[in-house]
Amino acid sequence: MSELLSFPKGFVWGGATAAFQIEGAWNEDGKSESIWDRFCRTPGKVANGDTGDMACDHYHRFPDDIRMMQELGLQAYRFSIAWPRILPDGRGRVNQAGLDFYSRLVDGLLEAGITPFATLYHWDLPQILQDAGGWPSRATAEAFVEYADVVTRHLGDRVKNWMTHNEPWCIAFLSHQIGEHAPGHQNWNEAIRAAHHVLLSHGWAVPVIRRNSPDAEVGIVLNFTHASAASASQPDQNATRWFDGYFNRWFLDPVYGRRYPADMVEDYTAAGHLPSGMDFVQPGDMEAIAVPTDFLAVNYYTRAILRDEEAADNLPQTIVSSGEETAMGWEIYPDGLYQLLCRLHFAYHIPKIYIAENGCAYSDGPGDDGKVRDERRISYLRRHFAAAQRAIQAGSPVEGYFVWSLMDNFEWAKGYDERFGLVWVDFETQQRIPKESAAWYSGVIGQNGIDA
Ligand code: IFM
Repeated sequence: MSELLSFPKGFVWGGATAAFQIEGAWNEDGKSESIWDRFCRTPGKVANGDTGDMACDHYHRFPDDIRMMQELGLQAYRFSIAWPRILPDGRGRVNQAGLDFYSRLVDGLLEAGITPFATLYHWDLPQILQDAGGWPSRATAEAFVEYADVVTRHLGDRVKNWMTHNEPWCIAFLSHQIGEHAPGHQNWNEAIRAAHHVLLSHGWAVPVIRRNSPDAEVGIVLNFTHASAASASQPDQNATRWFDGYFNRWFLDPVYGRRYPADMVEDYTAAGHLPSGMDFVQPGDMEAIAVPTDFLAVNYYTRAILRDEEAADNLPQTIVSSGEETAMGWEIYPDGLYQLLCRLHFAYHIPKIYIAENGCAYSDGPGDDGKVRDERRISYLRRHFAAAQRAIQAGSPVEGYFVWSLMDNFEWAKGYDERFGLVWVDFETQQRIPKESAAWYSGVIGQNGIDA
């Protein structure tokens, strides 16, 4: 007989999406252009020239999507709000139609018995704010607070779980240093400034959200990549320290009152990324960023194995990849989730953690019988759920888990090629077919645990 790995009573099981990835209706009811609308129309930036114009047409189909969530037995739903629907000019004039859409969505969720978790910023900055300087400019942080104020004044009576930003590393570095995401810049200094303003806007917004949404819980969503050194050599260890600083600590440390990691400031300075130092950090900023929050929301997908290719003494290689990768080319490494959750608990003493995203892309589509057999997704999720359960046993205060994603959707620069959904979507007809993983997940939710 198989053993049940149970989760604590009251554990929250949900699914996650983001506005730009599912809504479509890109220019309806007063919505303005976002940086992703612009990026998709810039040749060569998004696979196949795909756009978010229609996506999953969730803007029109949300009542059906809520019914689908209900059928899956989801207890919570994490979605994001599109800033250009609410403040088409970035700040100032409020578009009531945009607020009404989210109001109807929230009411529908509550009627269905599904708890809404709203993310304020999941990457779709109004293009007009990009034109004025975007996240590298401090004014964008001020605009974000205005936007957060408007949204939470209207929805704060019903939404009691708020996430300020999704994945600041992506907003800052993937978008301004690597250039793979909108606005597609490649400039280290811009990226570091952007990171600061995103964190600052989080710190400034938290008290505003608390004022507008009494009894609500508020947090930020950080994405983590577990860093493993390829060998015990000094160069590989140093590369691993650097990567962890760049990807994880640069965000985690300031949010938890430790300021920016000194080793990284030193490295960035030596590399010439900070020609005028940290001049963008003004008095009081670090205290604002370290505002107390109720939870940390964690996105985890994979790990990185770090090797200093230029060093002569980085042998022997002691850590090798598991060899298993998802369609994104990301290594499957559930133990990284366990280690991360323990680290957040033991080294940062975080009082409450949600896994806000975890999942995998595979291209499986309907077979001749119309069923989508995505055993690899079930295997991925089962192993990550088990890793989280093990971390909970070790004391990590994980209180909920949101699978990325509820349904196949627009996977940013990869367009519609990568399918992360529990539900398969035909992007021509908008037909939805719950995959086998969806049925399996319903079972997990029903028994609040997984069969070991
Ligand atoms: O689709 C994204 C999501 O928007 C943010 N986190 C990672 C997911 C998969 O790449």
